[in-house]
Amino acid sequence: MKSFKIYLVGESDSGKSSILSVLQNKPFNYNIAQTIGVDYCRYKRKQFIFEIYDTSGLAQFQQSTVNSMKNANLIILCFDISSKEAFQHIEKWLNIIQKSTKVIPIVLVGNKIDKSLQKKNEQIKGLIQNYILHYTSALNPKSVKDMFTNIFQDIINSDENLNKTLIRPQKQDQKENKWFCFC
Ligand SMILES: Nc1nc2c(ncn2[C@@H]2O[C@H](COP(=O)(O)OP(=O)(O)O)[C@@H](O)[C@H]2O)c(=O)[nH]1
Ligand SMILES: [Mg+2]
Repeated sequence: MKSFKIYLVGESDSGKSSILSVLQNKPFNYNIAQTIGVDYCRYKRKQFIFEIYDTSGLAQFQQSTVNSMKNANLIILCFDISSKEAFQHIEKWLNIIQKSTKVIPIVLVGNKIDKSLQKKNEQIKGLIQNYILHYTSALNPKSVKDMFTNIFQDIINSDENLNKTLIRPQKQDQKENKWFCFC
């Protein structure tokens, strides 16, 4: 069994904890508690144990989030698609990730699609084109489960067949992470 660590990071309030919660079949809750430190759950799929960690996006816990995500094998960067600041939040967290981790695959998740139509904002489009992007709503557990099923399957496929690498690296010009290389 290989263990594979996935970290959910992003701005506070974007829905990271809700996503992890509905993945665990807990009911959606508008009054979900703010995350302090790091929570996690585990899933077994084929040769992998996937450990999914939920982090805090609050400024006062940013350092602990940064420290903990150094252990990640993949980062899910969650943003609130209905927020006017979505672009700034993605940019901010991409910077934090780039500064604090080695080259690592990143998957973007635009959450809260129930609240707004997907913002096909040019700025966001430009920023996200190098990344795999999923849309979710924590009110729709299927959208969350489908996203994780997809990500798990991509990782399993990449492991079983090195040529079939579906998750793009953080930067297309950084090729050292051959596991996920998109070339
Ligand atoms: N409408 C809607 N609200 C959501 C969604 N996901 C989370 N929320 C709400 O957004 C708030 C912040 O969610 P939370 O999971 O704590 O965000 P986190 O700080 O990123 O962990 C809570 O009131 C949630 O109920 C979603 O997909 N749609
Ligand atoms: Mg949280």
